[in-house]
Amino acid sequence: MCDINWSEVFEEIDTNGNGVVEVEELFDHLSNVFPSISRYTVESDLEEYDTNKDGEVTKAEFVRAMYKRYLQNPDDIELALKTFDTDNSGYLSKEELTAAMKKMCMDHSSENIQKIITSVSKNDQIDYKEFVKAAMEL
Ligand SMILES: [Ca+2]
Ligand SMILES: [Ca+2]
Repeated sequence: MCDINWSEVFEEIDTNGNGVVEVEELFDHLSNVFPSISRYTVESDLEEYDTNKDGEVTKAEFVRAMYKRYLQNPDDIELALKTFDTDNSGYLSKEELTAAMKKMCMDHSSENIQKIITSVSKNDQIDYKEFVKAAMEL
């Protein structure tokens, strides 16, 4: 399901290569896929991505916004995680969690996984309901 590399997507959108996505660039990019998309939608999307509100959407901000999109529906995440819980124990091991996050296009670096495990788990088993809560706060 997930083979999207958001860093690469960003570079594709940033046609003038200045490290910032401008309205014009995102509009050009999206209107190829969604011909009826309005400039207004693109502008308000970008405003949303600009988390530090400096008027520029950097790669870090863009990538974070894309991850968040995947996290907008906690039920979906729970359902997705369930499929990785092979023995239906209600818990995921570190390996299962890594595979699940990879599939969901989330940051599955061992550093990030460890951070999540530390925040939601007491015995290296991850309760995926707790995980969903933790992931929403990342
Ligand atoms: Ca640019
Ligand atoms: Ca910014």
